Amino acid sequence: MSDALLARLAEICGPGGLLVEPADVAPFVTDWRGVFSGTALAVARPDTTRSVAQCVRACADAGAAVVPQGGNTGLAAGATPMGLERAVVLSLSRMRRIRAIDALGFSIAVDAGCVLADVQAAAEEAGRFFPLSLAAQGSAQVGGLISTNAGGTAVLRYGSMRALVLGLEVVLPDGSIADGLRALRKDNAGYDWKQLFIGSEGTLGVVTGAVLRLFARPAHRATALLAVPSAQDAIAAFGDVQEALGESLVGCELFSDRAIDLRLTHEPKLVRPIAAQPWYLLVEAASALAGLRDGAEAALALAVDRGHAVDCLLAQSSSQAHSLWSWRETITENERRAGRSAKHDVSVPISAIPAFLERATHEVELKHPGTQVLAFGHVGDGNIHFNVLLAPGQSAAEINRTVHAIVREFAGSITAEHGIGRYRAAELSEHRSETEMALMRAVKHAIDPHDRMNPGAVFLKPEE
Ligand code: 2HG
Ligand code: ZN
Repeated sequence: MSDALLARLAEICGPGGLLVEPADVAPFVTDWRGVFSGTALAVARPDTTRSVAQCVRACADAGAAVVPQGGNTGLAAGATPMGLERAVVLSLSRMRRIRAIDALGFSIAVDAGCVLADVQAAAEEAGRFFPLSLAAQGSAQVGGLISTNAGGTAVLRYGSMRALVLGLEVVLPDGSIADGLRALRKDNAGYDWKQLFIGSEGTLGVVTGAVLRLFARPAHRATALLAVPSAQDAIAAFGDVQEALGESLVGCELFSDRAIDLRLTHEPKLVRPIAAQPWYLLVEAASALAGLRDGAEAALALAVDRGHAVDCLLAQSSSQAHSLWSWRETITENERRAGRSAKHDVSVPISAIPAFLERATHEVELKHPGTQVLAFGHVGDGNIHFNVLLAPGQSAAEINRTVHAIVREFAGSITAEHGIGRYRAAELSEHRSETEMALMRAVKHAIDPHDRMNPGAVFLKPEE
């Protein structure tokens, strides 16, 4: 049965399109952190929507599961074929065409396998701007970004991936193609079905193409770093910069002094960018209008005058801005280099962030001695990566439960951007009501009645 399926997939994918050798398959069945791994019969790499549809059809006929995979940069094991008897990883990496760009209409049509940095570059070349921005942008692919409703560092101004998708092309679990590649800003003709596929982590179908929104390239940019004495002051300073910068604020990121220390242990020649304080706020603003620098200076003055920031720095060049951003963008990599960690991707109401951080830090350090909290994230969106560096022998799952119980008390979410995947599937039903779970299962069943699409992600498999 499997041999017949592999022969059919090899024929569909063409020369070099099907990987079956264990060494070739290995990178696709292990996640980026090397924490999760699984097994697959093969990795199918079709290069057109039609061949994706044929692969999905072939797997359906053979009763094999399909695990769609983009750049494999996810952090929730949503694209890792774990615990599946017969699964095929469907990699979109050979589908990387920019299909069309409409500069006048401010939109771009792309294959799902396009890498985010390539979409940004294509937009730039056309004199436009694609705003999604995240540390993994050199590898993350559009299909994965859509399937996980990716966030990043510009959500405050431009929204998550959901806000950037105009049209979608999806292969359904039976191998049919739903073509909704429209570039319309307004369209109320029936259900907006594409929304179901955005953020459903490959459990309903395979995203093969998308029309994305583009924006005018902001002529002016400002990047600033503020050193703040407490999380309470960080939130107050965020209020100050919103008052002064208004609509031009693009993002506001928080990180702790531990993040600086962690980087300095790996790169001891670097110097601290600003006076040492427990917390730092990184603020990015952009505008088509002149006067942005004055606005940024006013924002910093306000935060310092009100005593919310102790020190601040406004980047004087794009290379200095880049270097300030590197303190934020390298945290995940430095965390990985530091050893094992328990990851959290929580959101709570913005005003509750200081109380959440205090409670969660206290409880984790009390209940799990030897751990070190490394909290950072998109404070402007109420999204904190409350990551915890583990001591030898400590269990990430226990710490997840401690943190998520507190998130619940704060009426927050256990995942603001990374998704449920397989990492958090066991916990979803504790954080959603029975009615909400039933609603989600009904959608899954209506579209994928045989549970062929990414089984085990989002929902536990029935026997688990
Ligand atoms: C970020 O905000 C990413 O940098 C990764 O979402 C967060 O490493 C993490 O937990
Ligand atoms: Zn993040």
